[in-house]
Amino acid sequence: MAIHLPNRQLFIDGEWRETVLKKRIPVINPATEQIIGDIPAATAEDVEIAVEAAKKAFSRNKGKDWSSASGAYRAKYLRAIAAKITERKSELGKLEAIDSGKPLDEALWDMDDVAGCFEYYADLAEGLDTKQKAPVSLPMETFKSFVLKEPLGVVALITPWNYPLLLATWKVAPALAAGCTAILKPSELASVTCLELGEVCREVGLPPGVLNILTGLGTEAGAPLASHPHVDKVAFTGSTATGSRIMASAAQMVKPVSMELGGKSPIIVFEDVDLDKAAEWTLFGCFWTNGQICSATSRLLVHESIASEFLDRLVKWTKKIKISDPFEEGCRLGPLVSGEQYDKILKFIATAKSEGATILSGGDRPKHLNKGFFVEPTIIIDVTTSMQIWREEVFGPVLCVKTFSTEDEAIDLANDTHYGLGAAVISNDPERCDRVAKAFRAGIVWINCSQPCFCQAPWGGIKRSGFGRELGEWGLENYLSVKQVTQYISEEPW
Ligand code: TXE
Repeated sequence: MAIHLPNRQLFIDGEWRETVLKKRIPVINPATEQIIGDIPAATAEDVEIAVEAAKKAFSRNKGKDWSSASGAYRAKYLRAIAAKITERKSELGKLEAIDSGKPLDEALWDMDDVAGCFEYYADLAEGLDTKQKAPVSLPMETFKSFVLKEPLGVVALITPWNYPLLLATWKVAPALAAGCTAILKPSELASVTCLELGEVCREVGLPPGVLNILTGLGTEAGAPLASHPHVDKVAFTGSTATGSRIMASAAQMVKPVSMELGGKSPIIVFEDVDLDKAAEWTLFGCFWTNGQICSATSRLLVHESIASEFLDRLVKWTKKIKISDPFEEGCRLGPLVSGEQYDKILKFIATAKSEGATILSGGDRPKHLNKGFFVEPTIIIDVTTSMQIWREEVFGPVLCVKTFSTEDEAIDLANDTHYGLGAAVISNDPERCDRVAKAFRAGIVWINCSQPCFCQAPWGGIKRSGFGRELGEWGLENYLSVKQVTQYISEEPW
């Protein structure tokens, strides 16, 4: 399919602006391995200009700047952005699919979620106006005290490639709703739709500098942005290793950070389930977006009494998943995002084999596709808890399986990980579901499903999956600071 990639520059201070060093990064279609365009490669020089623009927009004209405007004023822009995204949904979905490799249908759903998220935070921005000056009850009548919620300042939003525009929106929408001004740094592997967000902002007349978009490499653009002394907060989604690096640099300036990092999430399937429904959620939970989801439930724990029948079903259905170019009708699995991710996933599978695991299904490049970064959906059994495939985040279409005999054993196996992002339990016994949900050491728990996500509900993990919550009211709080104002109100001298 011929898709024209817009030729964009950096989006700074409401304008398109060439990078200072005039560097660009090629854009590769992961389904064909062909270069289809390029994006700007920002460096520290561009970071300086963007941070200055965001700083100015935060407090440009006293009383008229983004930060002290009413929530209702900011909400108007968020709604206008949502409307434009909806208007351009088809084009944006195609750009997302060709850039990231996700099936077109999924990319189009993402665009609906993007628009929905901007709308949702428009509501919350309006709500902020009525929530100001919340009184604090004090033990002395000679004083009164209230709380102001204020935007944190200039924020750096560093995002990954698996849901390029959607995960950027999870940060941009609440940050702008709160009154922060922002610099978005999307992943160099999929930045095209994030640059289009710049065009959307320009079209709706978002005040200059409120949102700036810098594409570029993590080391060249992300690192100087995260460590910039005038960036007041860093919100990051990506690998645990990079998150830890950003935290180390933020620590130098005691800069707040929120971290949405990797995962190795379990799904427990008990013996009392409807096998068809359980199989459907298990496959969806691991192979959706090619397993390139931080919360993918990629460790299956299945009760030993149903394991054989359940695995038969998983294998049968896995073989029916259509793997193809994202634009083909009925595509369910596109290519992985890059050659590097492709090599990494195949290496994970090879290591699992060499450590003694058995590949029950998949495990290789699909035979009918000799170009593109495609990997078959893969099911691995005979896994031990010390194997790399059981312990490390794969971030690809790889499900590994263990059996259990008791509920306690299943919970112990589920929680035996450094990560703590998602966890799922499938059972027809509501009390058991409740018990297991409480026992999971994770920030997100699904009962009788895996992966559904709503912008109203909090999202984030514990342990090495990070901290801080995105989405819902928690997502807005990420970008607000709490100021106490206490007044002496007695006639008596103090
Ligand atoms: O991630 P990075 P990569 C995991 C997944 C994947 C692995 C590597 O396991 O295989 O990470 O992917 C920016 N200072 N996840 O290399 O490096 C980078 O430019 C500041 C899980 O793409 O974490 C990009 O914008 N920024 C994850 C963003 O960080 C830096 C989603 C994420 O890139 C930087 C993606 C630095 N020093 C990958 N280095 C999830 N939790 O959903 C890089 N970046």
